[in-house]
Amino acid sequence: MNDALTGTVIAAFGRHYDVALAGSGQPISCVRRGKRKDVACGDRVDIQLTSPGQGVIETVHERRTLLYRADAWREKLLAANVDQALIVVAPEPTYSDELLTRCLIAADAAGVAPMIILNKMDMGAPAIRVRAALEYYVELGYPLVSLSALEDVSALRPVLTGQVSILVGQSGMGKSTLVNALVPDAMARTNIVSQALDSGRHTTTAAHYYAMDAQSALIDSPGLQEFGLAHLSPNAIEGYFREFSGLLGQCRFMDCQHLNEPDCALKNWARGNERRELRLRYLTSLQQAKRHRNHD
Ligand SMILES: Nc1nc2c(ncn2[C@@H]2O[C@H](COP(=O)(O)OP(=O)(O)OP(=O)(O)O)[C@@H](O)[C@H]2O)c(=O)[nH]1
Ligand SMILES: [Mg+2]
Ligand SMILES: [Zn+2]
Repeated sequence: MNDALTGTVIAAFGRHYDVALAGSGQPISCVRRGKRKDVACGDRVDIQLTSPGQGVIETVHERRTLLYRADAWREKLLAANVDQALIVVAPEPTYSDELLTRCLIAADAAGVAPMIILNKMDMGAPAIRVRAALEYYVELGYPLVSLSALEDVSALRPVLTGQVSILVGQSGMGKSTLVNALVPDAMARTNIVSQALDSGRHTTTAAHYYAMDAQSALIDSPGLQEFGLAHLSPNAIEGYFREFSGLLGQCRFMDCQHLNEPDCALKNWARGNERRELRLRYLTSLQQAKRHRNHD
């Protein structure tokens, strides 16, 4: 009973974790030694059993990747060791383009390949409109898969093969419905009433890791309302706005904040184009929030 066992964190609820033992896959209900909050779904861990079916996480193995968000006070770990982040949007409930931008940046920054999933294509004209709005991101090189979780998810299968993927996005986009369509026996809870409310009711309350085969897994995560990027410096943030990357360093002032300075290369490039101006506003508001915090 004293030997350390290795496993994968398959669910993370606050300070409680389910760990699937390597080999048998047997789930063990665990807490973290010392109550630290440094464990994420997808982590490889060593545990000590404390009683049958229960244990303590002793060590967290080195991670390949760590996807997380952060505000000024704390970090929230989303998942460890994932290869790609599938950011799910849909025509209903209304999705936030700014949140999408933040998710794309967080993935790029974590070395996790971002991909946009447009779900609910069965909704007709509103879905077509969202597809058109997403063309901007396709032109930036972000892969996009459009589908309906209720009708046909086959377009996603080749994308998932051999990868550890996480579904992220706002509540009600259909992440858990996608999991249920893709993973036999997953039985993830979905919210079949939220559609009518167009509200932010969250069905999924904890991240869950579903093994698909020896090399592939899919992680479902709770709906996001915000995505803080306090862990990224203003300069780093700039680099993740792919359309601006060729313009950096071309403003008249070396320390240009792209706000009201004359001869700002980014402002000149964006001027008169609604979409470019919007993205520049996302960038400057992220940078300003960060500069504020640094001066606190
Ligand atoms: N029309 C349509 N509805 C869908 C589709 N996929 C999911 N839905 C519905 O959208 C609602 C929300 O689905 P969920 O899978 O619970 O959404 P979620 O992203 O997991 O939400 P949270 O767990 O709160 O983050 C449910 O009513 C689903 O039936 C789709 O492809 N088409
Ligand atoms: Mg869900
Ligand atoms: Zn500038």
